[in-house]
Amino acid sequence: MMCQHCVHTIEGELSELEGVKSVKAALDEKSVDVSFDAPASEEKIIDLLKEINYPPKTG
Ligand SMILES: [Cu+2]
Repeated sequence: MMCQHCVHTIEGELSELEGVKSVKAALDEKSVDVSFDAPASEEKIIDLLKEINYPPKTG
C-alpha cells in the first residue's frame, strides 16, 4: 500500500530519526530516498520502516 497518506507517514517518521537530513518518498516508484549521517544508519531506518508497517524489500 502506498498512497499520499503513506508518503506523509513515512517522511514524517523517518525525518524524526536523529541524523536523518532529508527524506523523499516516491509514490510511483514505491521507494524512499534517505540522506543521513550518524547516529542514523541504514539498519535503524529499516527497523523504523518495519515498525510503522512499511518493511522495505531491499536495503
Ligand atoms: Cu497508503
